[in-house]
Amino acid sequence: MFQNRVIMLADFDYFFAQCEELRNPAIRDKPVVVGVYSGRTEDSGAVSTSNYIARRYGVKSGIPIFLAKRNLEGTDAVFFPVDHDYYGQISDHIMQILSTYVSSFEQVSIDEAYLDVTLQTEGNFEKAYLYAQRIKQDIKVQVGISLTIGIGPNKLVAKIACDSQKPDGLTLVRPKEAVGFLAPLPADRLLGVGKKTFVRMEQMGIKTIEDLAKFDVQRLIEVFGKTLGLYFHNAANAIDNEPVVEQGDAGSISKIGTLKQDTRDLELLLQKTDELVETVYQEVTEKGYSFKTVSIYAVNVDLVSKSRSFTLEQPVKEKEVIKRNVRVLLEKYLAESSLDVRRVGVRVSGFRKEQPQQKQLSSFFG
Ligand code: DGT
Ligand code: CA
Ligand code: CA
Repeated sequence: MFQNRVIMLADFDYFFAQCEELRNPAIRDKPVVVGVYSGRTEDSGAVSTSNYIARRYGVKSGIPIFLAKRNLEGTDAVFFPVDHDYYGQISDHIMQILSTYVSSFEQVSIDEAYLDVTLQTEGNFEKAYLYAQRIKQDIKVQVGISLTIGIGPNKLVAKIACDSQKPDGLTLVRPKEAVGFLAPLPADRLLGVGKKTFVRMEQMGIKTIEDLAKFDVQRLIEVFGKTLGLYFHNAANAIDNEPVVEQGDAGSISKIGTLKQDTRDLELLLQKTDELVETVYQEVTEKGYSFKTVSIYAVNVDLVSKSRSFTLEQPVKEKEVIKRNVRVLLEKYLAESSLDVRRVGVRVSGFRKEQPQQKQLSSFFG
């Protein structure tokens, strides 16, 4: 129908740290660090991510928190523990908006999704550029989060385009530019070329993607095996036919209701959530979804909204699972809060469509 595909990769900028900035705009011009605290001593643990101001001090994902503190000494840096529930809610909201723009949508992580916009743009890359600007603007206005988009003729090129200019970036690589765009980059920018593989490639005289593209494919197959050898050869030549596969609906289904009276009585809350579960469950069933995550919301008398979530190992589709988890989450919540609840909500997310999953090459790399 169209000569080529138009694929986007959207990646949210310094995501966990940007979420913290969103709920506390006063910290925007300070170094912001989000860390996973191991709890042994006050500063043991690792940096999960940081905003771009903190990155100027060498503070980035994976470094120890004590080192981050040392680098940022004398600045007005602020540190936060990871709040996965909150980042998950913002992610869901963005993913829901993104998914309305496309016919094929594939969420790959909490802050990344592929969009196949071939139909929407009629295979035209100039249209795609404008379309991406609109998407970025829409997310900025509706959610308040900036993101980076890479556009290419396939997932591989879109991903590398996205990585090439951050934050708030928009990089377009047309089909005829793709090979040249990849050529000068180091070979380990390709998915699947890890440290060990890259060392092996360097021994073979391969440094850049161009070196890899020109390398004898038979020889690659001898060294890396048929699947990987062919994959490396194709990838380096900007060939990638992996489809954008719907991993299930990225969004969530939720219902919220106001209680007859403000309360922190578990049974009264459960009466309300049972009603909400019925409605949510009906919608989930109609759509043929199974789900992995169950959440509750509580809006307290101080009008502050709190949530608690639980994510299951495997997708399920039983109403009883929702009910059981809602009860546990409410109990947990009540134990941690002393305020009366005014409104309560139930949310189900992490959807999978009931269809056999196609095995993809990307699953090969775990
Ligand atoms: P970016 O995309 O370079 O602007 O920055 P981020 O922070 O969005 O980086 P990305 O896209 O690689 O990762 C998305 C989120 O995943 C990030 O906000 C926090 C989390 N994350 C990334 N790397 C690590 C890590 O090494 N450890 C932990 N605990 N979390 C990480
Ligand atoms: Ca990101
Ligand atoms: Ca990412």
